[in-house]
Amino acid sequence: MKKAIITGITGQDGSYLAEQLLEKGYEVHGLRRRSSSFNTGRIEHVYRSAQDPETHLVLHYFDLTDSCNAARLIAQIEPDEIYNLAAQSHVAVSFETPEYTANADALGTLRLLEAIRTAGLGDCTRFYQASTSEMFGLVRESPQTERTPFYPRSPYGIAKLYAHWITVNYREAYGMFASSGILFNHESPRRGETFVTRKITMAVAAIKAGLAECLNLGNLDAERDWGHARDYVDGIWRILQHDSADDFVIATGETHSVRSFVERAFARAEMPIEWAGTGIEETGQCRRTGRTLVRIDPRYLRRAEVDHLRGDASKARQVLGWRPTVSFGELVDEMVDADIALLARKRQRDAPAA
Ligand code: NDP
Ligand code: GDR
Repeated sequence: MKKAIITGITGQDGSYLAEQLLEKGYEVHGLRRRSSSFNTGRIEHVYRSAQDPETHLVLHYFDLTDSCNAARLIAQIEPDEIYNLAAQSHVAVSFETPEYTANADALGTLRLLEAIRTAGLGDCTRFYQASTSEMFGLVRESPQTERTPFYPRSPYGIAKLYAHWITVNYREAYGMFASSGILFNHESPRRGETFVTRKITMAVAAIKAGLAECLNLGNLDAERDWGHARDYVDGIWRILQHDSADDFVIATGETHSVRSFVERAFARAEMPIEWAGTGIEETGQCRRTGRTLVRIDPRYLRRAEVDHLRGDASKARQVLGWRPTVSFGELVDEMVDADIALLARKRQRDAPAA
C-alpha cells in the first residue's frame, strides 16, 4: 500500500485528492492546520468513511511555517508521495499579508523539501508542488506553456515562483523526484467562497432566493482559463506517477472573462442580465425586471492585475494522457445548481419547526 502526505487536505484540491487517493487504495496522511473553528467541512464525508477499517486516512496538525513539525512528520511517516497543496492561496489577500504569504508559500515549500532530504528520503519520496498560472502574470504570449517566461504580479505569484524554482533546484541539485504542476484556475462547488467564481454562484443563489439584492465585483474584464478541480487533481496524481520528475501545465486551453462567467451564472438561474453604464458605473441588470443585480465595487479591484490567462496543456496530454472533461458551461452550471441546492438545504434546516 502506497503512503501519501497531502498538505492542505482541508482545501478544495486537498479534498478531491484525498478522495481519489483513498479510492486507489493509498494510506493517506492529511496535514491540516489548527483553527479556532472547524476547517474539515470539505473532508467530513471522507473522514466518516475512514471509520471503515478498509479506508486509511490519518489527520495530523501541521503548519507550513513550522519546520520542526514538517521534519518530524516526514521522518515519522516516510511517505512514498508528498502533495504540497497547502498555501495562503488568495491573490488579493497576499497584498495585505505579503510577508506571511512568502513565509508560508515560498519558505514552506523549502521546509518540506529540506525535511525530505535530511530524513534521507531524497531518493524514494516523490514531491509534488502546487505551482500556478499566476506565475505568468503579465503575459506576453498566449497560450502559456511550460516554456513561457514568468512575470508574477502579486506577492502570492512571487512566493509561488520561489517555490516553483526551489522545486526545480532540488530536482537538479539532489536528484530528487520533485515535480510541479502549473495549474490554471480550477473551480468546483467546493471552491473557497471568496474566489470570484464561487462568490458569483453563491450570490446568484442568494439573489434567486430573495436573500440578497445585488452582487458586488471588481474587474469584470479579467480573463481566466477555468477548469474543474476534480479533473485537475487527476492531473496532479498523474504528474507524480510519470517515470521522471518534470513540470506540466494543466489547463483547458479556453479563456473566458469574469463578465461571461457572471452572464452564464445568472442565465442558469433564469435571471438573464444585460449591461448598462461604463467603467465604475457599469451595472448588470435583470433583462426582465430591470433590477440591478451586479455592481462594480472598487474595493475588489487589484493593485496589479493579471488580465489574461490561457494555458496550453499539450505536454500533459501527450506525456500523461491527461485531458479536461468538463466544459466552461458545464462548470458554471454545476456550481450554480450546487449553490442553489445548498441554500435550499440550509433554509430547510434553519426553518422553525411547525
Ligand atoms: P485552498 O485555499 O482551497 O486550500 C489551501 C489549503 O492550505 C487549505 O487546506 C488551508 O487550510 C491550507 N493552509 C493555508 N495556510 C496554511 C498554513 N500556513 N499551514 C498549513 N496549511 C495551510 O486552495 P486550493 O485547494 O484551491 O489550491 C490548492 C493549492 O493549489 C494551493 O497551493 C494553491 O495556491 C494552488 N493553486 C490553486 C489553483 C486553483 O485554481 N484552485 C490554481 C493553481 C494553483 P484551511 O482549510 O485551514 O484554510
Ligand atoms: P485568481 O482567482 O486571482 O485568478 O487566483 P480569483 O477568483 O480570486 O480572481 C479571478 C479574477 O476575478 C477578478 N475579480 C474578482 N476576484 C475576487 N476574488 N473577488 C471579486 O469580487 C472579483 N471581481 C473580479 C480578479 O481581479 C481576478 O482577475 C486563483 C487562486 O486559486 C490562486 O491560488 C491560483 O493560483 C490561481 O487562481 C490560478
